[in-house]
Amino acid sequence: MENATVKKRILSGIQPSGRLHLGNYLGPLRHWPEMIEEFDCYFFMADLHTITVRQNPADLRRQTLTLLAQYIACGLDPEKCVLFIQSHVPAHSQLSWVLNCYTMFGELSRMTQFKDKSAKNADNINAGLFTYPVLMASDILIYQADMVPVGEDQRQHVEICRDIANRFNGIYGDVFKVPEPYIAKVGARIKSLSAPASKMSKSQPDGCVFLLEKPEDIMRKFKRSVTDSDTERCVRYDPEEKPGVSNLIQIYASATGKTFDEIEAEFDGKGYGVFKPAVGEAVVETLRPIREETERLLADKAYLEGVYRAGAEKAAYVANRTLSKVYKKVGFLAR
Ligand code: ATP
Ligand code: LTN
Repeated sequence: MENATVKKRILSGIQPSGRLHLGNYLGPLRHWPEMIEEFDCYFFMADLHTITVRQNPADLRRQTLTLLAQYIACGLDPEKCVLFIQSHVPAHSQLSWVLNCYTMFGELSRMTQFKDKSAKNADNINAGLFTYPVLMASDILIYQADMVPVGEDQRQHVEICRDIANRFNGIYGDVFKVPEPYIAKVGARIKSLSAPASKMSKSQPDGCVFLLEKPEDIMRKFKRSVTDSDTERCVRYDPEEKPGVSNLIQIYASATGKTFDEIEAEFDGKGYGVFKPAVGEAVVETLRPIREETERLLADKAYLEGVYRAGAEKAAYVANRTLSKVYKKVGFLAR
C-alpha cells in the first residue's frame, strides 16, 4: 500500500498565472510548510487552470518555474512533500473528462468565480473557464485528499468538489474520499492596500504586494495604503467601520504572530503614521528570506527540474490508481 502510514493527505495548488502576492502567501501558502511534517502532502503548480485566461507561453513557463522555487523557498522541502506541475500528470485531465459527465450545467453556472471571471474576460468566456471547478475537483479527488488548504475565495470550489464526489460515490460506491476545506482564521481574505473593499489580487497591482518585490517598493505601498476616513484615527480591529486598518492589523498579525489585542495595545495612542510603516517593516522582514532563497533556487534550474520530475512520478503513481478505479467503475474496457 502506498499510504501505509494512515497519515491524512493534504493537497493544494496555485495557478502560475502571474506573480505570487501577499494574499496568496498569508492565506494558504504560509500554512503549508507546517503541514508537511504531520501529513502526506501534495502541492502543485496549476498550469492547466491558468490557460482559461490567455497567457504568453514564455511567461507561463517562467512563472511555473518561479512558483516552484517560491514553494521551496517558503519551506516546502521536496524531500518531505510531493511538488509537481499539474500538466505533467495527465490523469488530472483524464479524470476531469469523466467528472464533467457527473457535473450539472446549472451548478457550474452558479459559481461565483465563473461569473466574476466571465465579466472580466467578456471576449473570452471559454468552456474551460466554465468547467474549471471540475478540473479542480479532479485535482483533489484523484489523490483521495482529506484536506484542501486554500483562501476563502476557493471555499465554493471545494464545496462543489464535495458535491461531485458524493454524487459519484452515490452511484458507484466509495470511490472518492470526500475532502474538507482548510481555511485559516487569520489571513484567509487579505484586502487590497489601495481599495480595502476588494481582495488583494494581482489584477490590481497598486494595492498588491508581490513576494519578490523590492523592500523599498513594499514600504512605499504600505505607507500609501488606504486607511479609514473616521475621525478616531486609532489602530482598532473593526472590519465594518475600519476595513483599511483592520486589513493592516490582519497582515501584521499574520506576519508577526501577534494577536489583535496585542497589536491594539502596541499602537495605542500612536496613530497611522507609526502603524503603517511598522506593518511594512514586518512584511519586508517576513518576505526577505523567501525572496533571497527564491533567487538562489532560480539560478539552479537543474535542481528545480529534478524536483518537478521526481514529483510528477510520485504524483502520477497515486493519481493513476484512482483513475484506473474510476475507469473500471464507469465501465471502460481495460486495455
Ligand atoms: P486572481 O488575481 O486572478 O484572482 P489569485 O491571486 O486569487 O488570482 P489564485 O491562483 O486564484 O490567485 O489563488 C491562489 C491561492 O491564494 C488560493 O488558495 C486563493 O484562495 C488564495 N488567495 C488569493 N487571493 C487571496 C487573498 N487576497 N487573501 C487570501 N488568500 C488569497
Ligand atoms: N483554483 C485554485 C487553484 C487550484 C487548486 C486546485 C487549489 C487548482 N486546483 C486544487 C486547491 C486544490 C485557485 O487558487 N485559484
